[in-house]
Amino acid sequence: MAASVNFAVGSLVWIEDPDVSWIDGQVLAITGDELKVQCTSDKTVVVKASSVYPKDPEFPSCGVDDMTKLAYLNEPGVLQNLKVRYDINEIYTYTGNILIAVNPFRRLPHLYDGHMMEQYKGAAIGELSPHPFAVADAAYRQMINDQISQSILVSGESGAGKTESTKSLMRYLAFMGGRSGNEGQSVEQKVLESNPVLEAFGNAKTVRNNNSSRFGKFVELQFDDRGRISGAAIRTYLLERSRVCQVSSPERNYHCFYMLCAAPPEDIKKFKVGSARSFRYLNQSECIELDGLDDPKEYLVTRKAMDVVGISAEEQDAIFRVVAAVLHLGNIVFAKGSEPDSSEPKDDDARKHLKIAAELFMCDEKGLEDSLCKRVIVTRDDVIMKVLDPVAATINRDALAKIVYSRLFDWLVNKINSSIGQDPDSKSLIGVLDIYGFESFKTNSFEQFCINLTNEKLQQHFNQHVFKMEQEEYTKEQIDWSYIEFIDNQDVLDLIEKDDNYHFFFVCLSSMFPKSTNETFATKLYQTFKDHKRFSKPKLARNDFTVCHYAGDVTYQTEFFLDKNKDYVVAEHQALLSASKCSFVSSLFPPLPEESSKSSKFSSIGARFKQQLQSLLETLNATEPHYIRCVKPNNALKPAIFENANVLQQLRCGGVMEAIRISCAGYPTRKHFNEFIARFGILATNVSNLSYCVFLDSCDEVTACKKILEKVKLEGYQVGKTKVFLRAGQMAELDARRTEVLGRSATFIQRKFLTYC
Ligand code: AD9
Ligand code: MG
Repeated sequence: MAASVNFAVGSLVWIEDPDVSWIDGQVLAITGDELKVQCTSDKTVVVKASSVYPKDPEFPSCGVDDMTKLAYLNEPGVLQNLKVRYDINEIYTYTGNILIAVNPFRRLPHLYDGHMMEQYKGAAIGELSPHPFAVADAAYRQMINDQISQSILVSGESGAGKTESTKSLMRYLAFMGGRSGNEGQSVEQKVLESNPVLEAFGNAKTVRNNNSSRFGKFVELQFDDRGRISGAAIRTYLLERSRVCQVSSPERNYHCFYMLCAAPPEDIKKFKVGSARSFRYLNQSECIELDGLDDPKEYLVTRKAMDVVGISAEEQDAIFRVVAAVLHLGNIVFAKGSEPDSSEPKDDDARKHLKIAAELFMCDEKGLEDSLCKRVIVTRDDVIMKVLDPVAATINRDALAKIVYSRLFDWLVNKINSSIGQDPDSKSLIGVLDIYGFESFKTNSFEQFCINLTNEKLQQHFNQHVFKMEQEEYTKEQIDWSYIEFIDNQDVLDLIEKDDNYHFFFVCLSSMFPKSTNETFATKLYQTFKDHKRFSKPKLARNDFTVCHYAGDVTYQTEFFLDKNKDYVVAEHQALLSASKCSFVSSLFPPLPEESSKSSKFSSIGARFKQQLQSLLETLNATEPHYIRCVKPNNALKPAIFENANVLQQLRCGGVMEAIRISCAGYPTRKHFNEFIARFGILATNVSNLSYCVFLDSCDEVTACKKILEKVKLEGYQVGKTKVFLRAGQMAELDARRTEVLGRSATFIQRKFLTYC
């Protein structure tokens, strides 16, 4: 809701509009608390003054590069500024020290070339246009000067540009911290080349992004005492496993599958693959080729990148053998077997794929078939061999494909880490976080729950930081800020995160299977949290629950929660692949320690994720954070389209509005003395003699500002060392007075003019 401010006839305002979110107009008349407004769309409307925001009459045509320079730090003003800048390809804008990046959906190569990097080297923030290089440079310099570790947190919804921004940051940091000379494959080269490798195996085309990262990533760059990159570590979070076996149009599976099917003929032969369209895991979707993505070329690029990050030729062969084996697994279709409720490969084609998969895994063919079609059940007294029907065998086959792929991905991350190497002596690091933003879809499942929990945690971290920065600015300007209250999202975190509850969510999930069901899980949640104000049960749903997140309500369907949380390897799969003749394959399935075999068999993804998240937050808390908020201006993924409502929603979810709210709790408008005098000097004088401002010339800037403020009888403002700080609504009040005075002086001049005539 808009702050209650005074308006005058003639004031420029923003009013809510169902089509464009906010539309501007001018006040024609005021009756009580209602305003009659002439909109720029030519409509005339009557609205409540409390729902209207003031609009800056002096808004610069190219916008401002920092939102804090806006006369009115409000939602429509922020939106207008982003839009005006986006239209002229200024895709970056600061809000204090948060960088907002609006995805241009078109290449702007001049923005990122070597010349640009040179320019940003050592330039103070604000000296040049807003840019990820400026953020990276600030982080680098702070690390060197103050010996404090830094982090850059990049967030935004899918397709907003997180990964592209992250790559720019890493390129810049590699440029600053790289070693001159040619020392073979340097640490920074390996770090940069880890991107194409991880993208090949962890990115896919989705509805929202043609190159969507299906995992979260935190890259920690370590520096020596001379500011050179001396080591790095990559941590990844929650790779989406289900995609390996399940894709639907217009999405694709992981890029690596298509690349492999488009490899040079000798590799096609070696890995026993063929057309991508012949594999079930790929042809469930009609989308095979992708405009702008050259799969044959990407195969070679990925291979090259693998060379650079230190993956040997033999290892690369083994990796692609496993990728091929997964594809063949998907083609092992089952039919009813001879025994009741049993299954067997459906036909010769299915048998052919079974044989090839076994060859590629270098495991026993019969063993593979049994591990898919049968299950050993250990009871207290006996070991029973249970046959699986075709449906169960198919689920079992998919489980094998998923676990193999996720182990392969983890192997790649570990390998890259060990090849780059850690610097145990490093005292300073810069971490870059490229992590999924808040998600709220039609159906929300376990993944969204984990993702949104992450965002709640990061949001709190963000709020606290923004609040701290605000206070630092006030301290620097030596003004009083003691009364500012700060409210955060701790209550949501209490619901899912705090000790018992947090445990509860995941313990509910993990300890209850194999016996529990989604219904019992949901019932338990309802019982426990029925009085929590952030938790509710939707009226018509039986197994859903709603969490009131900082960015809005999200209703989760518990349907697949339990399954998705399971993180165990079927014993038969473990036994089969740990006995593979290929040391690479067997290394993906190291034998489980005797003791833990039972408990780890049922370890949960939620529990592991919780640990990872805790450790990430610990790392972040030990750093000085910098924020980049990426914004996707439209869902068509096209240039030059800026959809207001869409952008606003993201600004809310990304905490930009929250940051503004925190600023508004204090002094949202700050104007340098000279700007303030230029704009409001007119208020400090008697208009009728037309010589306003003359008396202001005779005093210094601080005194002049104080005189203006005294004359208009404002209260609660502060005069700092270089700026005037105004409370929310005060700028509008001053502008309204100014509009009146200008109106009066215009009438006065007009009258004088008429008298002359
Ligand atoms: V996801 O959560 O991984 O699905 P991201 O990472 O936020 O998502 P990404 O960085 O992959 O999005 O950007 C999506 C696409 O937008 C890219 O493939 C580019 O085509 C486009 N993009 C993003 N940023 C830029 C940019 N600075 N310049 C040009 C860009 N194009
Ligand atoms: Mg990404």
